[in-house]
Amino acid sequence: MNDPLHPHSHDPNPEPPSLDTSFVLTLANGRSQTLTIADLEGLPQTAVFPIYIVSTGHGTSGPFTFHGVTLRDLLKSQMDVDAVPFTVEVISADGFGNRVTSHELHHPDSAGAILLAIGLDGQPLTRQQGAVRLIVPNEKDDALRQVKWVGQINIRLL
Ligand SMILES: Nc1nc2c(c(=O)[nH]1)N[C@H]1C(S)=C(S)[C@@H](COP(=O)(O)O)O[C@H]1N2
Ligand SMILES: [Mo]
Repeated sequence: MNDPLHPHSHDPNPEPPSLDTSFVLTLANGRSQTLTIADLEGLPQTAVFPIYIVSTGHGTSGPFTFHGVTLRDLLKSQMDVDAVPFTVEVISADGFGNRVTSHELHHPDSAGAILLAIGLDGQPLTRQQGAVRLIVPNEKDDALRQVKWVGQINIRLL
């Protein structure tokens, strides 16, 4: 079965599906809201270095410094992240996606915390580069978790 949230291989889309960088966050209770880069700029900022984007098609790029809001800090601003276990679906406007577990948020890998990145090497991320982009620092499997053009984030209780 082909699960778009758990792809096994993928030819990356080079072009953004839209110019709109806002995304919709839907909590487990069904409440949803549109968030913008400005909203993310208003939350605590975290930078992670070194990040490598490991790609089948064009090799490995990096090391990069990505900065933005940890997924945990974003969710903490909206819900009680410690109450119950959950998964976070992060889906791009081109239908590419990934799941992050609350366990991963609470126990970040030594490579760094999972980030909703809005910047790269000190500059704002361009739309082409993914604004807004999920960065999973410890992922080396063809960049399948490095979701560009985040369009939707859904919280699902386990
Ligand atoms: N939204 C979205 N994100 C995506 C992809 C995609 O097709 N759509 N491809 C993934 C894959 S397979 C790769 S290799 C990287 C490529 O990232 P880069 O353009 O920064 O090198 O993006 C990842 N994130
Ligand atoms: Mo890839």
